[in-house]
Amino acid sequence: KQKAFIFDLDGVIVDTAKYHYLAWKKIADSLGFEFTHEHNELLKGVSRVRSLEIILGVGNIKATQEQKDKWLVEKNEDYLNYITNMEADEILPGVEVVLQWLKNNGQRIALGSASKNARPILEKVGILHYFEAIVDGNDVTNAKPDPEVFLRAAELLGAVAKDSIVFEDSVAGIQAANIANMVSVGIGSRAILHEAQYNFNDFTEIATDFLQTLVNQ
Ligand code: B16
Ligand code: MG
Repeated sequence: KQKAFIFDLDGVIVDTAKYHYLAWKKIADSLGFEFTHEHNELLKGVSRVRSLEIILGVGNIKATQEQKDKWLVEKNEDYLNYITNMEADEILPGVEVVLQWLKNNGQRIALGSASKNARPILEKVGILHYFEAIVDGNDVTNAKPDPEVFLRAAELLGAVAKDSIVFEDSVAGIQAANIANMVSVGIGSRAILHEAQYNFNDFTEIATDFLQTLVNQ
């Protein structure tokens, strides 16, 4: 059977959360409040604009729209500096083995990410060619847990929801997949991603037997 396999980007394919963190921390530092790794967890899968709102909430900072727009530009410029030197060694363990298996077995692959920088990142780490469709932060109006991003990706691959499988590291992303009636596979801690239908700590735990089961379902 041919299925649609939809991958989130940050936290699933690459660990860009650390770069988002450094870039946001710079903004927080300049405003004089502490922005910790725990705070950074709140930003996973969340859009850039919403991330800023959360950060300003942490620092209890009120600002005009003009000021917010300035910080958003600053943060992204800084983030782009961090990702500019990304290479294949930043692909998370086991990811490429899974992509290659899916490709070898005639399966269709799409990206479903909240990031507006998704395409250049896939290009830099050298795996853009696996993806038949890319739906990212530039294409959707409703953020996860709204299922829009995954529904669009499935549509572009010509698959119905029940023949679509989503790999996600964020709670909002797992919820989006479940709302869309897709198969949800959580990548990361079971304690956090307990709403996922399946759960693995990382892609090295995903055996081809499991992929074959998903294809046959
Ligand atoms: P950008 P994902 C999300 O990507 C990140 O998890 C989130 O932390 C980030 O704020 C968001 O992309 C927007 O990214 O500023 O590059 O547009 O996990 O949905 O792939
Ligand atoms: Mg993610």
